[in-house]
Amino acid sequence: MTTLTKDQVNELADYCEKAELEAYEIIKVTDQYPAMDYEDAFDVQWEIRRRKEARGNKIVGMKMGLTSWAKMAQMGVEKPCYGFLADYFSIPDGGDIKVDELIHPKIEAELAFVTKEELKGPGVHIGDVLKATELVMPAVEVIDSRYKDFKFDLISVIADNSSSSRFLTGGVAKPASELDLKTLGVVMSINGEVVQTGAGAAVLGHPAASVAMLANMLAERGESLPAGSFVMIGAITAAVSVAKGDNFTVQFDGLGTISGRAV
Ligand code: 0L1
Ligand code: MG
Repeated sequence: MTTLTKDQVNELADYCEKAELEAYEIIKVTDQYPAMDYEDAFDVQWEIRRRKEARGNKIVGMKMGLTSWAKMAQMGVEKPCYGFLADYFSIPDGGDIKVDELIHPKIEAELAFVTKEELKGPGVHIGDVLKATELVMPAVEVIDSRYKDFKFDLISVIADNSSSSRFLTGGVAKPASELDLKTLGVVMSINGEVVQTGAGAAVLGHPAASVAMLANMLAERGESLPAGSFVMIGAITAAVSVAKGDNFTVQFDGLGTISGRAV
């Protein structure tokens, strides 16, 4: 069910995307439209995606968000969400997070799956995902909710492309069969000090479950994950704020390191 008219979806797409592009805080969309629902929120997100593509941006991947109980509790929401990754979100390993382009960036340790077969829900499960996966690689997501003080509800965060803003990949890519994805450990350090640690099972019990959930959520809109998709699974650790001058490193068990700095 939806509650918003096409004009209202367009208005909210303008509202959220302008805040992203010009890096300023907004108040959550449900303050203006308290009756809007989950499907309305994805209508807004898909409209933002359509606008970026119409301007020539490429969509280079998808991300799941709020896939760990710790993240859901941290942000006060009750289920996971997804967003898209545009070409200009990508930062090379060792590169710079340009803080002036963002509002209040935080970094998260993640993994990314690269697929070799289409995944089409409903009913996609972990086994389907592992069979369809070409490689698993380390990733760091830079989230930057456009909402004031990172305060939102699930519907508002979905309309804001699930806080997507930048991401880094690097390290070593390996077939899933060479990894124990549940116990795969990550260590995040900022300015040489360990700030977060975690293991793959923090994400819905198994990282591949997140990709399966994404395929099943996309099916609700008649969409699928084509072969060759790049999918970030959601944070293994809590998100940590970075400020100008911070250097960060995330070590992934058996998959090398991703590092960068905030400038
Ligand atoms: O895990 C995530 O990527 C979080 C997505 C949205 C929620 C947030 O901004 O923390
Ligand atoms: Mg994330």
